[in-house]
Amino acid sequence: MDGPSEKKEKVVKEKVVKEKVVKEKGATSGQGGKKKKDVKKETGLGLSVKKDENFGEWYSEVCKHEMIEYYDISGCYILRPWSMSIWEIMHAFFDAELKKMKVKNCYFPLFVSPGALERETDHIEGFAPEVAWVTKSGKSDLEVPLAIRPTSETVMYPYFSKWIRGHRDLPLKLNQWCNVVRWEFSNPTPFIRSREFLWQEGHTAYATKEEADAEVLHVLELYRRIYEEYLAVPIVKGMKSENEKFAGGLYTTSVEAFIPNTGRGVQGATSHCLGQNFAKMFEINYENEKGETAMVWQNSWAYTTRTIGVMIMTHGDDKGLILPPKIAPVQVVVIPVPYKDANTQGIFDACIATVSALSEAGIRAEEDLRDNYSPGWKYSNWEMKGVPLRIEIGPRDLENDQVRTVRRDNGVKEDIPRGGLVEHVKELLVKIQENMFEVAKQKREACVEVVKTWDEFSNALKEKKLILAPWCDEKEVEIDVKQRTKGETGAAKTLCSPFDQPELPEGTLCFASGKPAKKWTYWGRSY
Ligand code: 87F
Repeated sequence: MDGPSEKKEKVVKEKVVKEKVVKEKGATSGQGGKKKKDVKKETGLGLSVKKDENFGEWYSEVCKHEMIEYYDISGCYILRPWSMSIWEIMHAFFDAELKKMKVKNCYFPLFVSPGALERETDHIEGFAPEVAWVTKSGKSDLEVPLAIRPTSETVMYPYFSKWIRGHRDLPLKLNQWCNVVRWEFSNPTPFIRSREFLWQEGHTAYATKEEADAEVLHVLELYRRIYEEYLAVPIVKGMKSENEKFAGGLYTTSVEAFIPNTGRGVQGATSHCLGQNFAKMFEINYENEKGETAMVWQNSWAYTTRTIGVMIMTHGDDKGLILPPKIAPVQVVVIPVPYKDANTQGIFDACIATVSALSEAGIRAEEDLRDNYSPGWKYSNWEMKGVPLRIEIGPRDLENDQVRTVRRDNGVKEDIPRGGLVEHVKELLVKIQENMFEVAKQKREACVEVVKTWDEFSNALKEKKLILAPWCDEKEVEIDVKQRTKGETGAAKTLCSPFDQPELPEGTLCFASGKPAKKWTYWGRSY
């Protein structure tokens, strides 16, 4: 597998190398003092592996740099403030959208009684091994063991049944921001596959299928926006196959991302129409306008902290993280570059004034005035953390009433007059955001391979491609493809059938079964 190994997982004590730096010699604006190599040697900054050479190890190292801390329970990770701030920014966007949709936030308990959990057998059956149970309090056994929610259908729907009586109680639109636990056995990977994770789960009930259908797509579009507009990660919107959909529901839509380095698809978020399956099980009925008893139509949808992992994998480079400005906790870091006996206080004051001006304009800016680190060390440190834009202020800048900007995404440096700085920085942040998306999109496009035959499919799979193939849309055929591609790195499966379907000429055959193809579908190995 590509993620960090279980063995690696258990290494919780990371060697922290944070040596104080000897007083900087010859540091001028834009130069950063010591050569990069020296800084790395001196301070332990920098990554020990390249993204292209050992992706799993690279990812683990990038995550460990202030995003997560490994924990002494495998598959559980500490979200440090840097990653939690990113989650909070996405939360603020999505929560505001929920309010526009008139979805109400609520909070249901963490524990599920065995009775409630087993009430809906269809969907729980396959997932049972992943459910974690609390069996004791202190030394005594609990009379009834309690499950920890892996998702909240069985927790919430008994109350949907209680609260929904008449057509005036509809629609019911609830959401909760919470943690869930799924005791995964396959290779844990920070953000991407962890045993506990954070998410929002939306659960809604409508009188008609049309209303439910419309909401499924509305929410999916919000998920697209989180990925593409905020995280600058290109996704494909589409329909899950019968085999890959949520078994308890009617149909599942998803946004799918792709990681070129590993050649794996990754399900970014799902928006399900549950149909009336849960309404039947949980007796969620209401009296309609005609006085008859009718069943509700339900949806559920979620996105998780996995979003952060997909973003790291997509954008990071050999210097560490690269954060898109829209989700960066700090968008601009301002670093003083003092020189010998030059006007150090003046430089510091200029840094503080720059941060105030940027902050007032709504830009998340911070100065780094620490005197125990050299400018060079600070550059590397903030590059590692992925801050999109660095501003350096040195004696020459002070003299010329200018600052130097350095972009994290492409390294481009510019000297900017302090007069028009705020406007210029705003523009730069927009450009960085756009460029990151474009670069990621081009990289993904370069991985897409359209195949027509099984041979082309197997070759494309070997070459880690994102495969688009004409398919007969039969469950048995997908199961067969999985069988035929089973290997150490996992089997290939459908990712989704894109809503945006290329033309399918009459007579096109399924790449796997040779039967008439019904649609184009993306295939690949996946996380
Ligand atoms: C693991 C253990 C028990 C996924 C599980 O996608 C149950 C489950 O129901 C389980 N893993 N699922 C499917 C979750 C479906 C659905 N729930 C609400 C979502 C969106 C939010």
